[in-house]
Parts: sequence; C-alpha cells; structure tokens
Amino acid sequence: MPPVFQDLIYTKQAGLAVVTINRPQVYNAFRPQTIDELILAFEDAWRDETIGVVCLTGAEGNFCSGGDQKIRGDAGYVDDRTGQGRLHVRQFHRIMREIPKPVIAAVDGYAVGGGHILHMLCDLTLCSSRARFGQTGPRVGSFDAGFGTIYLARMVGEKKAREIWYLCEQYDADQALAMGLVNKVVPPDQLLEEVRVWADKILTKSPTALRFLKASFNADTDHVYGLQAIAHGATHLFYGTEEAAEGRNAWREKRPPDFNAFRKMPW
Ligand code: S0N
Repeated sequence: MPPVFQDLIYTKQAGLAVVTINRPQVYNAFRPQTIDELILAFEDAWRDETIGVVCLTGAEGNFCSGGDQKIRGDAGYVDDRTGQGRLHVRQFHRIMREIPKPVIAAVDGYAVGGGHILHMLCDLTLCSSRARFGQTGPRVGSFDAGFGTIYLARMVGEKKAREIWYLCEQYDADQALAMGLVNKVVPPDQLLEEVRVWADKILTKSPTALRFLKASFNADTDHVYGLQAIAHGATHLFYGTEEAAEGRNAWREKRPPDFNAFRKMPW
C-alpha cells in the first residue's frame, strides 16, 4: 500500500509515480511536513520495482511557491508538529538527485523561490504555456545557494543565472524554453498527458542504462552537496537577522522591503 499523506497526493499507474504537492491555498508552498512527506513518497517510488519514472507537480494550477512564508520564523519554518524551526529542504533535494529513476517536473502556474529550485533539480521539466518561473530570495530576505546558484548557472549560463537571482523577476514559459530551463511547453490541459507520453518513452528504455546516465550527469555537480550544506547553514543563521526579517515581514505586509540600513556591514 502506498503511504497516506496530508500535504501530497501520491498516485502510481503503469510505471509512473505522480507526486503532487497539495497546498493550493498557498500556491503549494512547502512546510516542514511537506518536505518530510516528499521524502517518504520518493523513497516509496525508489523502492517500488514497478515504477520507472517519477513526476513532481503541484495541485490546482501552480507548481510550488517555495517555503511557506506565513510560518517562517527566525530559526526556519516552524513545524507545527513540534514547534521547531526547520530548514531541511536539501534532504529532499538529495533524494531527487539520487533516486535512480528519471524525475519529470510538470509545471503549471508558478514555480518560484524554493519551488523553482525543485523543478530545476528534476531531470526534465515539462511546463504549461501559463507557467511562470523565478527566484525571490533577495526580495524576501532569503537565499538558496548551492544547487540553486551553481546548477542554475550550468543550465542557463552565468549571466542569466545572476540576473535571475539579483533582479528577482518572473519569466514566462517561452522565455524559460529559450534559456534552457524547460524541455517543452504545452497547453495547460495537456500537461499531464505530455508527462505520460514522455514517461512511456522512458519506460521502454533500459533502467540500468538510465540509472548510470543519471548518476553520471549528477557527478558533474555532486561536489555542490558540501557547498549547499554550508550555504543552507548560512541561510539558517541569516533568518535570525533583522535584514532577513525585513524581507519576510515586507512580503507578509504586502509592501516593498527597505534593506538600505543593511548595506553598511563592514566585512
Ligand atoms: C507566487 C506569487 C508570485 C503569486 O503572486 P499572486 O498571483 O499575486 O498571488 P498572491 O496573492 O501573492 O498569492 C496567493 C495566495 O498564496 C499565498 N502564498 C503564495 N506564495 C506563498 C508562500 N511562499 N508562502 C506562503 N503563502 C504564499 C499568498 O499569501 C496568498 O494567500 P492570501 O491571499 O491568504 O495571502 C507570490 O505569492 C509570491 O511571490 N510568493 C512568495 C514566493 C516566495 O518568496 N517564496 C519563498 C522563497 N524562499 C524560499 O522558498 C526559501 C525556502 C527554501 O527552500 C530554503 C532556502 C535555503 C535554505 C533552506 C531552505 C529550506 O526551506 O530548507
């Protein structure tokens, strides 16, 4: 029996596991429980010998809007099960990369912030014509360095990656296709059918060849794991600062942030 989840919808059919983040009221932003459930779903898909492809998607017209800013405290995202602040999305990043089966992102609507990192870390991305992509960290007092910077630059080039992070603008589906962020754009009502088509093609291929190819593609950036651990530790420390709080609070209060007081740090 597949595990039962609160924040996800998890289905398996004819070799394809579909993991749907199901928090549409916050555009599928993730909380600590969501991350824990995503890890469990991917572990299940990893173990299941009938599954050859995993699809990560979001419910009701959006992919994922990143960490849930409504529960962001000074020490991470507050886990309502324990009261602890957590910042552990990299544990999910790791299993997305290491599951020895291709992972396809199906992006409808927004894939922004930590949600943008999730689609990037999928092996392939199919998106709808209404998809929108972007990073938001420097606007909301956050940053996701490591794969979020180094792997993005591998994908779109250094100049474009820096633009994406420094300006925090949004890019539409055609722009994403042009810069190599996605594999194909389709009408919204055909997105999951297209995933099925791609999955069926992959399912006819040698699973062993695919797993070694995935490991080999990953090898080029596996060194980033250590940098990511340091970077996410830095983000954790950053969240305890007034500067980070200004970004978070401004977003919650729907006003522009004022970071001017923080440009004077003497290091
Ligand atoms: C997605 C945006 C652009 C949509 O704008 P639009 O269309 O104007 O709709 P809104 O009215 O803004 O949103 C609709 C409702 O959804 C809520 N909502 C949207 N996004 C979030 C969110 N991320 N968290 C909580 N709620 C969200 C809105 O509040 C609204 O609901 P109501 O009406 O009830 O207020 C726009 O919403 C937007 O910009 N969203 C925020 C995007 C963002 O900044 N995300 C966070 C970025 N940071 C991260 O993801 C870091 C987390 C992370 O992965 C990480 C990084 C480093 C180290 C560790 C970690 C870790 O987590 O472990």
